[in-house]
Amino acid sequence: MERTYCMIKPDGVQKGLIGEIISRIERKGYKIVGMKLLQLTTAMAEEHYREHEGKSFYPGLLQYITSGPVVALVVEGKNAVKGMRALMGATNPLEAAPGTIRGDFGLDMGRNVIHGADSIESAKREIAIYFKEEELLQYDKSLDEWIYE
Ligand code: DAT
Ligand code: MG
Repeated sequence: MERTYCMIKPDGVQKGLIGEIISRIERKGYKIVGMKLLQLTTAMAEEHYREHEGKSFYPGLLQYITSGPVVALVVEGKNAVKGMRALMGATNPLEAAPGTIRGDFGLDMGRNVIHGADSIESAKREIAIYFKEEELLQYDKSLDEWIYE
């Protein structure tokens, strides 16, 4: 089982999409093992997006991601990193396929509704920004036998 870090961004929260997005994650079969509503400080945003420091869109990205509450999620399941990237769709919502979260709910690169870690290493690093180890829960779901063979 793999864990990934996902985050419903401020536009997703403002547009009332928390339930819709969490519902898609649940329906796919993933298990949510960590979840919180919070507003990022600039320091957290800088840590989260440090790979993009110096790029032209970086200041706007920090401004946007700190502009309101987000929902931080740790999602667990088979191939969760790649799988959540697939559920999210391409970075640019204009290029994201219909049926993906970004493809269905976004129009602009700088308002793309959801974040998902791009590798297992990124996921580990990002999870540590938002969660203490004891905030991540281990539990069984009775449906698991219908999700995994
Ligand atoms: P992703 O969020 O799909 O992992 P990324 O890590 O390359 O994409 O970029 C982080 C965020 O920064 C992305 O969700 C939207 C924004 N962004 C990326 N490239 C951009 C660009 N060329 N212009 C404007 N915003 C951009
Ligand atoms: Mg990224």
